[in-house]
Amino acid sequence: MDIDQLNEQIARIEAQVGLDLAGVEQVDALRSLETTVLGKKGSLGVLIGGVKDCPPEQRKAFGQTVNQAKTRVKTLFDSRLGKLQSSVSEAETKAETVFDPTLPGKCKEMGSVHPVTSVQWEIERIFERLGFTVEAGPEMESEYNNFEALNIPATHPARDMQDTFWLDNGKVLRTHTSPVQFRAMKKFGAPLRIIAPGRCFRYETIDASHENTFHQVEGLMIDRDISIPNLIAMSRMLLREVMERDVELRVRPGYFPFVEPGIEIDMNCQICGGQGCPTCKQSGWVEILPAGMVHPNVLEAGGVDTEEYTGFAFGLGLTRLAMMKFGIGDIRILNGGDLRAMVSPERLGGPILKDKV
Ligand code: FA5
Repeated sequence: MDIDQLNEQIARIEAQVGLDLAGVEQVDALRSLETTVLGKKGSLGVLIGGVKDCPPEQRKAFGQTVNQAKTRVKTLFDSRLGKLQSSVSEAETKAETVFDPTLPGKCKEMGSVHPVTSVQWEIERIFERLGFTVEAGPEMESEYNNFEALNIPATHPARDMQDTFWLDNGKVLRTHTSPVQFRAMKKFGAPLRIIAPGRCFRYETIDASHENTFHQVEGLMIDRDISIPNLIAMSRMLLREVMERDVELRVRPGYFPFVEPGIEIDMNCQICGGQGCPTCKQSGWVEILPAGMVHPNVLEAGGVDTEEYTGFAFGLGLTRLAMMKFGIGDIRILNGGDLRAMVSPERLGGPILKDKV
């Protein structure tokens, strides 16, 4: 073989290596291809091995030619190997991004206590300290307990103040928690200290601060020498503690047939800071705690001796208080299960079990 034939053969080998390498996708396949070319019995390897058998006058030129060819072919293999290795590590990196078994597992987000429940628990704790018990009445109530026992006979215009859901069985969905006052007086007599949190229902037009289903906390304290200053002092203490900040309160006269005198305690709107917004109906104030001295007719209906005892009662708007505490401007967020309204339950512990009155 002369030098030209050698160059032709080398050119064919290199062209074939180029073609074969382009189809190689695995490092193992590349290694075995490399053996078939550069190995002792490989296409180029055989030529390299043959140099020693060349006539002495050709040996140097042949040697240089095959060695240069070997360097070029080796470079082709190395460059393909480099590409294969980098794409393998890229794939590995991608796989790591998708799933790394060494990372700690993702926790499912836990549900937490509803803002209304959290404020309810706080109120229960505060009143427990003051010697009150926590009672509960039924949501489906008799007309008598919801109205008559509270000094609101059928013909009284005050019935219109609470748009009522009437049931086919003649009962009502209680419009307020006040019937629990009557139930507790009947059951325990005087003296008496109870609160009664629970759901109430009214056939209301829904807006930012009105729902057809909402929560109140009824409070009733009957004892000797109970007066309005006791009620106002207790209300201030309660609202300051629940709100955990100074809030402005205003006390004004209010009318409810089951108290005399009646008052309304309003809180300056925590949503707008008192400037006026849809939550406070542009007034800057939110009705939170209507209250008053229990009307003698109600005490008598409950079997309490009005010569000996007086008492105060209140009907705190629990849902509205939760709105004020947590800065929730629309009551529909609370009733609609909006997860943004959730707060941390750890702070609060757990609920106090209620007795059924
Ligand atoms: C009553 O329900 C009286 N039973 C309260 C009471 C009890 C007065 C004891 C005196 C003695 P009122 O209708 O104002 O009153 O409701 C009390 C509170 O419940 C309101 O101040 C308000 O905070 C809340 N509330 C009333 N209606 C709704 C409603 N539709 N949506 C949300 N909160 C309401």
